[in-house]
Amino acid sequence: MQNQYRQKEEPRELDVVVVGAGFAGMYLIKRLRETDLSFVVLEQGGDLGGTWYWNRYPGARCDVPSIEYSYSFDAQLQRDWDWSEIMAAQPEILDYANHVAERFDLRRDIEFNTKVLGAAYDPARQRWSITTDTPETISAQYCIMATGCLSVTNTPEIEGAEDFSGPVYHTGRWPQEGVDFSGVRVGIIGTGSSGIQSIPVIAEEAQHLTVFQRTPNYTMPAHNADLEDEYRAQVRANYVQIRAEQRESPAGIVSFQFGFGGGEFEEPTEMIVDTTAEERRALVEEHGFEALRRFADVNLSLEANELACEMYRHQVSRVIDDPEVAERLMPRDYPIGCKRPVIDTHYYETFNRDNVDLVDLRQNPLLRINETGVQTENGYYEFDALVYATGFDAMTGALSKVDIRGRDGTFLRDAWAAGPQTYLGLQSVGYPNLFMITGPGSPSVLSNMMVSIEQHVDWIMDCLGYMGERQLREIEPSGQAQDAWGAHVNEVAQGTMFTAPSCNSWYVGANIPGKARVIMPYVGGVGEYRRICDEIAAKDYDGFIFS
Ligand code: NA7
Repeated sequence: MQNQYRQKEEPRELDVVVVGAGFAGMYLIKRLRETDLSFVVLEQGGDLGGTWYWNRYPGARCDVPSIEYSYSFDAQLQRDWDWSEIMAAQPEILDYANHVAERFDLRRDIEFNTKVLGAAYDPARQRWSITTDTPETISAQYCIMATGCLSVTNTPEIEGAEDFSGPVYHTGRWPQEGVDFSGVRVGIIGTGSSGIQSIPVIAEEAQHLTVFQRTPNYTMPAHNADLEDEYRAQVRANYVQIRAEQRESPAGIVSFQFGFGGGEFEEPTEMIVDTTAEERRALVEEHGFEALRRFADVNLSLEANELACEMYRHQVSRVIDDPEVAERLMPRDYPIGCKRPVIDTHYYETFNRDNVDLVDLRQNPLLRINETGVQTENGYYEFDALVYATGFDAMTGALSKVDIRGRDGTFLRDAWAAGPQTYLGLQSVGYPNLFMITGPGSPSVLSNMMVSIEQHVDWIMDCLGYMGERQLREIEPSGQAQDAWGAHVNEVAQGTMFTAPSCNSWYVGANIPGKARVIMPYVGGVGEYRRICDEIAAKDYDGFIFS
């Protein structure tokens, strides 16, 4: 008996532990199998797919064209898979993840329902000790956090929230079996991407929907549509070129044949500052929201941006029947392009429906939740089910939640209290042999995640190969390299809409009370970032220290 017990206490010895079985963890399996490294992938969910496993809310959809939001690593895989729409909905993306998992037999290397609680580095052994919610501890030379950038949900603390007697949902943790809202009165808090995607679909089904909005968003029509066979054939014939261009592009998206407006893509050339108010009004009357896409200078100055915002508000007033509701839906105090661009299907039209009400929490602040609804300063709103579409502790949430202790025992969340510090978004000083996939300081959420995931996984695998060949045991950035990279990340963001003083986005941590306010993703672009990473690797991993 005693022996058996002791055996359980012995850690499992591996070369690599990967945390997370989303698209990053899945690709890591593929690449790690090509080496002689022993590894396991630990996943807290009951199955793989990451974001697409958890975000099953009605209307959940990718905002990157499906043919581009897919793996490029296997030519036959991309030839064999047919996407049904320009931008796929969550069930289809999860089907794709399952298809990839089956095709490459990925599940056998994943341990599901296993939540990683801690990772502590032992400098004497140069190994990570990883603890989970199972009795077992795993010891590994490398720990790769493939934990996603939008995986830890944010539920605001609202007085009385626990008193609500009906079902409560978060868009980022939607029940696996789905939710039937027919005949139900629903309240939803939040009008970010998840709110904007789900509101039209819930409104169709529910008896009544009350939308609680704190900040109106800028959202453009998605123009989603079915893909034609002819188009798919063209894509197949051009995949090599599409993938090559993605890797060099600013955001990892080339919109092969589509502009955002659904037509042929043309680079904007006109300057909004050169137009008159009458011209801008006429453009909106003729082209609606699309009128905004023709200008090249909207992101170049706040003055130009405000002219575009005016055009945007004009179009909102045209599509909303009730002028008071239109007024509430008009964003006023921050620039277009500061927050993640949102694209929608019938969002504004939804507010013309009889069964939808919009509550402006700025004019009419939320006081408390009770058993049957929400009390605001000027009213009481009753409903049967409550949906939080209130977003995520983005980019650092999943890394801070795990008790990651580095070389000197410092928790990563403490080391990052004033904001994340990384070299290339791949590693952080004091945490040797710990890698992040699409970590803060890399293009990450500003890019097509598939492109950035593949780039990071490939870079890390090359690095592990380099270390293996030279029998190196440890890699960690130098403080100097990390500081210089942090300064560069800040510098390239200055003057962009992301860091405008009025911009309270999750890119800068502004959505989480108490979170340090710093720009987290690298604004310099996917192509430029890749060039820098490759150059550093070619210079024997300049800025990293090996032992
Ligand atoms: P977002 O974009 O962070 O949106 C969250 C929304 O929830 C946003 O409208 C917030 O208003 C609102 N919110 C957050 N806290 C509160 C409180 N306390 N009261 C009222 N309203 C609140 O998250 P999403 O899930 O929509 O999208 C995240 C990303 O996923 C998206 O960008 C895509 O990349 C995919 P606020 O603007 O803070 O006033």
